Amino acid sequence: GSTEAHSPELVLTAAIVGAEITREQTKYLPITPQEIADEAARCREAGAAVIHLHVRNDDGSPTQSKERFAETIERIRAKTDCIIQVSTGGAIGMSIDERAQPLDCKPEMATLNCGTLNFGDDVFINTRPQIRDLAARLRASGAVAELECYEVGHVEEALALVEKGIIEKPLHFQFVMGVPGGIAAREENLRYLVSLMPKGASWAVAAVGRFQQPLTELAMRLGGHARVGLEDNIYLSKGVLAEGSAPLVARAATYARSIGRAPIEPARARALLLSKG
Ligand code: KMH
Ligand code: ZN
Repeated sequence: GSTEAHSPELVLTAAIVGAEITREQTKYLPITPQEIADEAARCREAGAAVIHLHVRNDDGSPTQSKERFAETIERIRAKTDCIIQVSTGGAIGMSIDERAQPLDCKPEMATLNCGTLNFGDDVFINTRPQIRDLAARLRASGAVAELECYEVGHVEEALALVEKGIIEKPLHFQFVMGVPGGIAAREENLRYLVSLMPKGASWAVAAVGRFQQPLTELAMRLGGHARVGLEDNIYLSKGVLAEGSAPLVARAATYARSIGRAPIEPARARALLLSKG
């Protein structure tokens, strides 16, 4: 409840690319490996400890190419020490083999999407056998999973996989809220999701569009972590484009400090999120 003492430590994740946003929607979207690396470094300066990573082809289309991931990761590493969390969600319609490619780069962290849902006017397919398959591949690669849940049932699915030993600790949940077709970005919904968390699990909120700011701020007040960035929201305020993800991270960091939460550095986030002990 709200009277509980929360750890002040806050992990801010920057989702700087995504698979859906286009240059037509915002000229501030990074596309090339170097643009992505530059943006990652700016976000780290602004307070991000984790970069949630997608990559693009030169024409801006989404790709899960391991070569493109490898080059981008190398360029990010040359500029900053953030935890790199690769996407295994990729873009709508990609096969599991395609989506799993960035695991070949031996990332510290990777997403595991925990169920199917209507995703806007598309369907984001993650069948139960596909989830188990990807979970096994994540484990084999050594990546720590971030469990992406867009619905209450996805949390139940993840918990069942933990129960079966298919997903191992440490447990990190990402509640993706406000996707049209998924759980709505409402306070009572978040409180319910948090009530499902097993002891020792950490959780964060990634809310889309105009819900990004209010829901990530609510998450911070409730003791969770937060993800912001252009993947989920391209506006700083109504009609005003964010000039990249860094301004969104900076705003989240400022809010965090105003309520006594402290955005932590990557080294501390590694100890918090990645240690299996
Ligand atoms: N692009 C979305 C369909 C993830 O990164 O794991 C899926 C996604 C999730 O972005
Ligand atoms: Zn993503």
